[in-house]
Amino acid sequence: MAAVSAQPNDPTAFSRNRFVVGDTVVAVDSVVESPRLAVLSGMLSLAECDALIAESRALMAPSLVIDEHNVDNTVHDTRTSSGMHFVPGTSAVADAVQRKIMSVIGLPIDRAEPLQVLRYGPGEEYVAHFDFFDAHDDGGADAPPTTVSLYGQRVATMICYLSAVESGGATVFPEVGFEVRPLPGRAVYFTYVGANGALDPMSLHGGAPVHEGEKWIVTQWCRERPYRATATTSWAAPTPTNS
Ligand code: PD2
Ligand code: ZN
Repeated sequence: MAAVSAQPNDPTAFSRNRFVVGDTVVAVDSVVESPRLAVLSGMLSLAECDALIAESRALMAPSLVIDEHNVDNTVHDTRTSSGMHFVPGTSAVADAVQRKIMSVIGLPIDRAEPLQVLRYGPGEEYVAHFDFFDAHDDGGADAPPTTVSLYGQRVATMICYLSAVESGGATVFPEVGFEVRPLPGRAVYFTYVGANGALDPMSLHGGAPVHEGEKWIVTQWCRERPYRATATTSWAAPTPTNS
C-alpha cells in the first residue's frame, strides 16, 4: 500500500503571536506570504543550542553537495561550510530538538531527514538555491532510484540558529529582499508551495557570507513520505542538485 503523504503546517497560519510547544514558548516574529515563511524566536533554548554545538563540533567535516543520484558526493564551492548530521537515536538532545521541530511543522517524525548541523567561519556561505529537488531529473531509464522516487519531494525546511554572529551570515531570500539574521534559538520555517499549488520560485534562499564570528545552524528538511537513511545516504542528507 502506498504511504500516505501529509502536508506541513502553513507557516503563515500561526494565529497567535506566541505559542507553546512542550516546555518552550515560541514567539512568531514575522510571517511572509511568498515565500510562505515564519520567523520564530525562542524555538530552541540556549542550553539546546550549546549542547548541539558541543556534540557536533568534533564531528564536523567539509560540507558536501550530494547529487540526487548519489554519484557525485563531492565538496562543492557553493557551500563552503562544514557539517555533520545526527543519526536518530544517537543524541538525546538532537532527538528532542527534532521532535520539537517536527511538532511545529506538523508532520510525523518519519518525514524528517536526519537533523543537519552546519558551521560557517568568516568568508563562508551557502549560495542561493532551492531546497526542493528537480522532479524531472530522474537520471534516465537505467538510473538507480532517486531520493525523490523513494521518499517523495521535500516539502518544508526549518533552519535554527545556534550561535550569535557578529557580522554577516543572514539567511537571505533574494527574490523578495527578505533576510533573517542569526540569533541563538531563532528559526526560519518555510514551505515551497505557492498560492497556485506549484513549487514557489520565491523560496530561493542562501546563507550570506559570514564577515565576523562563527555561524552554527541546524537544518531540518522534511519529505512527503517516510524517509529512511540507506547505505547510499552519506553523512550529509542529500541537498538539491540545483544548489
Ligand atoms: O545557513 C543558512 O542560512 C542556510 C541558507 C540556505 C541554510 C540552508 N539554506 C539550508 O540548510 O538549506
Ligand atoms: Zn537551503
